[in-house]
Amino acid sequence: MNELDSIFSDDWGEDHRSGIVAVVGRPNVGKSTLINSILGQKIAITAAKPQTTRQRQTGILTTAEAQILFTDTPGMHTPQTRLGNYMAAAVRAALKDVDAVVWIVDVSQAPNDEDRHIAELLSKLAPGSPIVLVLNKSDLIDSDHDRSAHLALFDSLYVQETSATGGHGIHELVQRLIPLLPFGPRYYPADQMSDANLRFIAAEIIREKIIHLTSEEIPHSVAVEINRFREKPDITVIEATIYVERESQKGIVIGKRGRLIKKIGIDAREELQRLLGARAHLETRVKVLKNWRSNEDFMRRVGYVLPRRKGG
Ligand SMILES: Nc1nc2c(ncn2[C@@H]2O[C@H](COP(=O)(O)OP(=O)(O)OP(=O)(O)O)[C@@H](O)[C@H]2O)c(=O)[nH]1
Ligand SMILES: [Mg+2]
Repeated sequence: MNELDSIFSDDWGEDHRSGIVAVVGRPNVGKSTLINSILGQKIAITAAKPQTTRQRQTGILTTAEAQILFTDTPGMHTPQTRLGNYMAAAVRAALKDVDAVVWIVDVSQAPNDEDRHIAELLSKLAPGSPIVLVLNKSDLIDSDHDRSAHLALFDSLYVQETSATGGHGIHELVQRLIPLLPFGPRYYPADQMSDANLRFIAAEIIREKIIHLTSEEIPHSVAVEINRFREKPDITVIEATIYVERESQKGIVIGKRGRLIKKIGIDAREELQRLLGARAHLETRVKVLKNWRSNEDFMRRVGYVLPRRKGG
């Protein structure tokens, strides 16, 4: 058997299970980190700031007994902009036709009204789907920490405590999820971990570096468009435009004597090279597009495509 045959072999038995698990929760609770930890590889960008994830993305876990398609989603919050509306719509769409839901809460923080609101939404949007309540960031609490307020959020049959950064509870969570999925085939080759294409991943990596290196409104005001992505035999050439919403933000992203944009480029290129396993040439420029977060035409251009409204 050659390498390709083994990758595409449908080497799974009658008792193989497969299905879609939506991963939802408030911003910054660790959804993307948890998916990366489950896969043992970074497929989604993460940051210590809320609203990092903007789009649905699928992480694919293949084991001998199951294939789980994890849908990473934007953090659930009250939208303030068209971009926020798009993100909320992406969560709703992700909850359609799922086999199970992983609802992540940050166990180190007291639950609030937003968590209670999510509980209501989940019963409405994913009725009948089993919900696993995941108490994440368990490394930040003691073993005698009172978990009752979190457990009272949702009368779930399934609860799992995890530390997505420490790797605690991850295997147990997967073992809990597999029996919740229907019997079914492998949908993706065993070595495929994400449904995202390289252009999307490149734009996300650049955006992540900007989020890490800036503060306040800037992480929310940044969009990245890939203008060119060419894989040559010896090097991959990438040209990207970084959009911000105001002139002052452009100055900050570029930095004194271009220092920050240079650092963004170096960090992004390093990660891209690791991912591509090849040399990369990255060229970036920064442009201002006032209030792009309310500009649906622009949002569509950079991939934030709102699903069509029914009947309209
Ligand atoms: N201490 C600790 N930190 C964690 C854990 N899981 C995630 N984090 C951190 O929490 C922050 C947010 O993680 P993300 O994975 O980006 O959170 P998210 O829920 O995807 O956030 P949005 O995409 O903004 O909705 C990052 O700084 C992570 O390193 C954990 O188990 N313990
Ligand atoms: Mg995220």
